[in-house]
Amino acid sequence: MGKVNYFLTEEQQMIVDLARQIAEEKIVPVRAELDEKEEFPWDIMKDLAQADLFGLYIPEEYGGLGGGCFENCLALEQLAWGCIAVTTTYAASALGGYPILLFGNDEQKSKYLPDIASGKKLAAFGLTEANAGSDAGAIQTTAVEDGDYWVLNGTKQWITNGGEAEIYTIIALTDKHKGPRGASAFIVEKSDPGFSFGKKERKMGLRASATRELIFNDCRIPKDRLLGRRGQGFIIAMKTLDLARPGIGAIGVGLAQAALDEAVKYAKERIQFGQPIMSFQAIQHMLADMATQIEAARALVYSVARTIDAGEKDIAKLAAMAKLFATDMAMKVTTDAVQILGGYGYMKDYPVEKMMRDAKILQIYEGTNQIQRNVIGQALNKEYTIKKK
Ligand code: COS
Repeated sequence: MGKVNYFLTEEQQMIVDLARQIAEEKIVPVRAELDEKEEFPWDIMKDLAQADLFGLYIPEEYGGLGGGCFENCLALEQLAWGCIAVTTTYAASALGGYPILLFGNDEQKSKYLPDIASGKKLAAFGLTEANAGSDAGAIQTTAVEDGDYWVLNGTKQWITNGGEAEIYTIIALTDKHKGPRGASAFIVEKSDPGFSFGKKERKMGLRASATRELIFNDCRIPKDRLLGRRGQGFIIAMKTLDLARPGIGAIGVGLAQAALDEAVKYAKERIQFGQPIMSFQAIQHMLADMATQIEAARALVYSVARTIDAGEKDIAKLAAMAKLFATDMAMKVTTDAVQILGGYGYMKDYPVEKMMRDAKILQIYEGTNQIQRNVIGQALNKEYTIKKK
């Protein structure tokens, strides 16, 4: 059968095969149980660490494999084919690692990246607060200088890997009156005094991943935990999200591919009116749209990731497009898969029920898809203004 040739190198194909093998052998057999019990997937995290997958995007000098956004997307897609709750746990460690990779000094990189690359420690990223979701500039958590320390106060909400991770990159206000320009980024360790966690949240989907509040109550961290410059925190957060969003697109592609695979398999087996429902054009047209939309999303995500790796710096619009298109697609494709399986699709005996519940978060986290449209719209506004001049 004709397949789009994405011209993967031998190494990239190895990453795909390895991640797919882990998805098939380690993730698929346990995903329903992890979902049901809301159990954190520590065993699978250990498998991913053993396979060296945590360090894909980290330079070799810090213990990684020296790949880029594209290699990361390839792994995320295959793992997401297995389960996106497990994949989000893995992806959130990269989200917590990116600020250190992008803005850390040599000492910070040497101290933290090797443990993230080896999977010995999970990382997490803390930006969102109860009153600062889409409006990320409205955060209230503060960091005040006190001698050789920073003292953090405030609460971060809905933090993936909260309570499980050892390393946290946190955005807090160092100059309250300056708004987004008064934010700075910090590295906080799980054992730091004054740092604690809220209860584990109960969720519609993504139930194997851990989501908790991060509570800072006069949390004292050494001065050298500041990432980048004071006042650079909002930009660090935005650049981190720009780099991570194509990965969320890749998760959408992997999830949708899994839903399509289930839908085709079922359509070929399910007999109604004396024939497999696959023979009905109504079903074939739905499957045709699903397959076409998945391939279009994959092509966009791969192209954006490769553009980032080629050194393009102005990536906010492209990253938002990849996230937006692939995750709206994943919501539609998983919903259609449930429709094709009909009553069976709505039951927990088949995996598409979980896939549809899980898909919803992709349109919400790492910036809602409405925010992605804002980012794209603002970039268009800027581009066309420049052209007119
Ligand atoms: N890269 C670099 N700089 C950026 C940037 C980016 N992607 N996005 C914004 N900036 C800069 C702007 O240029 C501006 O700089 P100046 O103050 O020097 O002009 C500054 O940051 C503030 O930008 P802006 O005015 O656009 O900020 P807004 O408060 O309007 O917010 C959005 C911008 C809505 C895009 C931002 O708040 C956002 O991404 N929200 C969603 C947050 C999110 O994804 N949350 C998920 C939680 S993490 S899982």
